[in-house]
Amino acid sequence: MPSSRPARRVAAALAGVLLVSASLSSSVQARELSVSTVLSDAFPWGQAAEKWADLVAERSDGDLTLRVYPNSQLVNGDQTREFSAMRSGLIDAAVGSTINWSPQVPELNLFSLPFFMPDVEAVDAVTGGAAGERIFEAIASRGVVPLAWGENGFRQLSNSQGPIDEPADLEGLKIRVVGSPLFQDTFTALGANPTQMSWADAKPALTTGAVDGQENPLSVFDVARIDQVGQEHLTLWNYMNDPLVFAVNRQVWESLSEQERTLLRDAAEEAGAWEIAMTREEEPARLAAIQERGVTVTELDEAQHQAFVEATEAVHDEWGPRIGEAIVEAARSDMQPD
Ligand code: X2X
Repeated sequence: MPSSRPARRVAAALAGVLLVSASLSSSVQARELSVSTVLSDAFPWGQAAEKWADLVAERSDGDLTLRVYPNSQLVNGDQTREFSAMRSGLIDAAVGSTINWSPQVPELNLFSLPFFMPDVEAVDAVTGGAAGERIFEAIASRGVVPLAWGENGFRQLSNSQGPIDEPADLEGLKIRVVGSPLFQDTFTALGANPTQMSWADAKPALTTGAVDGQENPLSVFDVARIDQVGQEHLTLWNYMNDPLVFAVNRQVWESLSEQERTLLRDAAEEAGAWEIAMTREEEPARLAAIQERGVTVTELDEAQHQAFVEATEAVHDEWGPRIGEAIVEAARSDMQPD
């Protein structure tokens, strides 16, 4: 039996309300978060962020998406402002380096203590151990939710002047550094002349010879073709490893459902583990490629290594208290073999 006109009108109005609320709820659900990185997806670091984005888009059926903004563009190239920008909500999330966040989170200088973590086993013991937990707490206490670790890699020293196998070879060399003043202290202790500048400014400064050297992982040296800007000498000294952290602004995190949080965290952990394994696997081939391009590669024997360790001991004394002795101690015991 056909319904009366008023009844039809009510039904039409109701359908309208339903339509509006359906589209409202889907626009609330479909959410895009900005993710800042320093390096693009030409590098493992940027690939880590893209992997995270792919996993999240796939698993949320597009309801939650991550949009990666590389090259520190959300902070106008100033990578040491990334953490503050994420904390204040200008950036929703980031895959960032412990070095770049260390000006705001002093505990992150743990990873930059010279010659403290000798190999990847030590790094994994720290990030996966009690010290790693404390580091995550330190990040969380500053308004940012840390989710997972990635890795930029062990940082190696390059320069345009000559092979470096002892601290005396660094005497007077202008070395580009970034991050907290710890880097100034390390390179000053080695007799060099450190200059703080962003990654965006580093390559031009190397090209013009405004600086003589820099330090970065093999993947960065290789992909950015640092050899093409006169950096013909590379010393493998593993003086520090630069882990990456996947993290989200706290208000953004709190606005997500329990399910979305789990999804975001699991995807970050997976992307991080994937990127760490890839970065490490690729290192031998990267080194070979760098050597083939004519770069002189210097490896240190035990005595040479020891000379660098001794020259930088004062940096540990100076920075231990700023990092927090409890964290440094926790890292030491994480690294002890059972
Ligand atoms: O600026 C650098 O050296 C880089 C790209 O490695 C970091 O962001 C720490």
